[in-house]
Amino acid sequence: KGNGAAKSGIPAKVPAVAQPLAEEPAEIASNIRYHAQYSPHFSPFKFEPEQAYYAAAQSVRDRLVQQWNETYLHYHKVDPKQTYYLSMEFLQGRALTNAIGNLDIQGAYADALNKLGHELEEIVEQEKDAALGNGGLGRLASCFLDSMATLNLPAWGYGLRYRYGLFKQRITKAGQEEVAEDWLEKFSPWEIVRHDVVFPVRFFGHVEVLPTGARKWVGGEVLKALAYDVPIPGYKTKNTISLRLWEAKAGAEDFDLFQFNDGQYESAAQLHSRAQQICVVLYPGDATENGKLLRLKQQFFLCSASLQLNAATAACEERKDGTGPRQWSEFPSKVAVQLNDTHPTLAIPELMRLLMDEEGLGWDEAWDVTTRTIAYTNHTVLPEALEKWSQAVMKKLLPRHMEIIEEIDKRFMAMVQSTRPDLESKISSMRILDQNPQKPVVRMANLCVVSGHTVNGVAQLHSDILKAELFADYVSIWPTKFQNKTNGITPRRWLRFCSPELSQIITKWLKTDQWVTNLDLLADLRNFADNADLHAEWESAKMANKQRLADYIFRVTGVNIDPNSLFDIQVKRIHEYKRQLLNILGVVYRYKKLKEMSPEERKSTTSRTIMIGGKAFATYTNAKRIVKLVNDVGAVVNTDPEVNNYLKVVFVPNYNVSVAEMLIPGSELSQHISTAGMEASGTSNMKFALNGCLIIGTLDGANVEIREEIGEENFFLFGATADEVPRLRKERENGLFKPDPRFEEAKQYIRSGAFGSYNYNPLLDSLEGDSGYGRGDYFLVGYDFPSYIESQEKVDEAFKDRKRWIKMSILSTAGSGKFSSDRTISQYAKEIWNIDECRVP
Ligand code: B1H
Repeated sequence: KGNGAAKSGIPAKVPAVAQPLAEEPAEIASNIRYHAQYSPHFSPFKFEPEQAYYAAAQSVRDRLVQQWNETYLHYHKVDPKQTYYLSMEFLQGRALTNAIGNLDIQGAYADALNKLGHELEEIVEQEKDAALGNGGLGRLASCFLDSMATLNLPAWGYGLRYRYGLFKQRITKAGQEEVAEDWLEKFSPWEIVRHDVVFPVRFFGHVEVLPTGARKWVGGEVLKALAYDVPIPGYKTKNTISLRLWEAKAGAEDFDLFQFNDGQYESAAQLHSRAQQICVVLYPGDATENGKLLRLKQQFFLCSASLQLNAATAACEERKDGTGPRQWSEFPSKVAVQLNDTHPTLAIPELMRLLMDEEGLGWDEAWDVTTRTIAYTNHTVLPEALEKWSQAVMKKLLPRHMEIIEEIDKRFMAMVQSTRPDLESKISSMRILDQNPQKPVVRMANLCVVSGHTVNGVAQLHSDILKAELFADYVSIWPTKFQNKTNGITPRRWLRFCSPELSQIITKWLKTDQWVTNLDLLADLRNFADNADLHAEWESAKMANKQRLADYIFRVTGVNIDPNSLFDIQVKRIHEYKRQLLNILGVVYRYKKLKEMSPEERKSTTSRTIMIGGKAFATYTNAKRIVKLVNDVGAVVNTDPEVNNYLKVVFVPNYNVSVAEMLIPGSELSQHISTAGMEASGTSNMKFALNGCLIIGTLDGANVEIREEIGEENFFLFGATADEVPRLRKERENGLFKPDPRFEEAKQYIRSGAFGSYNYNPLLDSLEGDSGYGRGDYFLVGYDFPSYIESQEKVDEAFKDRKRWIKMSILSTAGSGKFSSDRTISQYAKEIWNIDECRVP
């Protein structure tokens, strides 16, 4: 060992860099023109918005690369402990606005593009969203990267470079249709392919016992993991970290030229096509056995490439103080690995394998290193999302890892049996292996809890539920292992850049823009919560954002909405536990009441525009029925001349990060109405509150803390609490629940065909009848309906009192400081990773 420099990718002698970069708009314009002419992607004579976007992005990338090189070099010199955030999802969205905003060169780029005959606002719209994630969990990972860079933390994101990210949603007469979204169709100007960072990843094969007794995984097929680095700039700092995305490849040696010449084209390149499958799409459906195997391959591919890199780097690292090569026992003082849910759990057996089989450590030593390195975040208590892998599939794909998992399981059982005889009856459910003879599986969450040094939930209520229920038995063994880290969002993307209007007002009244990196400063807005001048400015910024949103809605749906109506929004993945059905039943009830009113009576109501958006998993039938129902209700309501001045219902198609950046600043009320105890945190609730949008919600996830921070008088609360839910479900089961007549009326109205002839009975039936998950109103829509309707009536009243409403809006923003992902990440850094800032001078 030795010569670690080459392996870690930093050459011993680094050529001098640091060309001065253009600062003046004229210089920037010429740099953009340079890229337009010499980039090989388009004709140099074309400079339409699309070409202007790519050229501008490439010129921004030059700056990012420079800062990124300096960051790498600095970290190499200082040699701090570093964090690796392993996630199957990163929901990055667009990068251009964020990059020039964080680099603080927005104005210069706008001027430069102007000189070239373009508007920055139009150019940024050319970029496709990088949607390498499904929803909250993936977007959280992306917000975390922004905070890690901004806080100058030596931390990196590791993920997969999916060819097709989350599907594009099209709405047709039949409801949702999924279309593949090709974000790499042209190319991504933000990624840097790293031909110097390549690792072998094995699948299948078998375990060989060497004469020494050591075990080795051999045979099977070996693919290559090739790194693509996406630079992530911090806000107003030189530190620029990486999101490293792995791509799977096969080599020239895997290409059978003989077979090819023999005309067997497909089999000649078999491994190439299998490599291609690995990263072709985010979360392939796992309904089929083939789909399951592919998902497991993806997970292992991420873990193996990421861990090999760390181990290879560490293995050859000399201590900076000249005291010779590092010991493996020092690894956890240099490397922290965070598992974003159980999806990268295989990092645990893979690190064990590398340490034992490749580096020659004994079990105890390897276990000590592994457990001190790895920590796990849980993001859900929903039973169907707790990953379980078939032992048979695992044995076939990863025979050595299965041996290691069996050994971890065996040692865990022995430990419990010898030290905690009182847990005897709990052991079978606490074990990592579920030995049910019908379907033996590996329980990934249990593996993470047993092997990680820390386990955290993502909001206080969620962490409390983990400790009291899901992981209660482990808490009695390891009382200090469990923590809470309430989620957060980056204030850069989710206020500073998506609402420049409101940002400017905040900066003016606080007399500083420091709030962008110290969000607690927003609390000072409370001093002006009654100030008439602030009210006027606040309202006009909100109105500008509403107008922009109304224009957008018209463009994508053809529905004309009134910016003076109350903009009421629910956007998130469509799921029964999130209860979009409660929302739309409330809308149906409101519509029916409006129909029954006289024209005079209608005039005294609050006009509302209700917007609902979100994607349904392609095979989730009830979720797709909900999408269809919202669209059908909209079609009737919006064309009903009696009521359509008072009510509009819009399904916002293809909800994604960019659409969120348009919707959230223009929102006045947003709905976070999950059955209490089921939404681990929610993060859009934080984005809405930060943008001065009031929340109607249940006591679930982070709603609880948001309400605490902004004040209960500024939060429209309704519904059962988490601790009541089990009793209410029981009562329903025992036939003790009496539905409110208003709930019956709303369902009956849909059943009567008021919104078309589509058969909604199966959907409505799920709110009635037999109990069970997804049946018998498991999500308590009927129970919460009356308090929801009444809470909505309070919203209508509050909205009529403009002064009161705007004050509440200001107080929402003022109370959102806690929900900065800077706060969340500082807590991870201090309380889990034990890393310090490492600022590039
Ligand atoms: C969250 C997921 C998730 N929790 C399985 N769990 C997936 C589970 O592809 N899969 O198999 C993908 C995602 N996502 C969300 O995480 C929670 O529902 C939110 O409440 C939470 O805010 C978010 C971030 O912590």
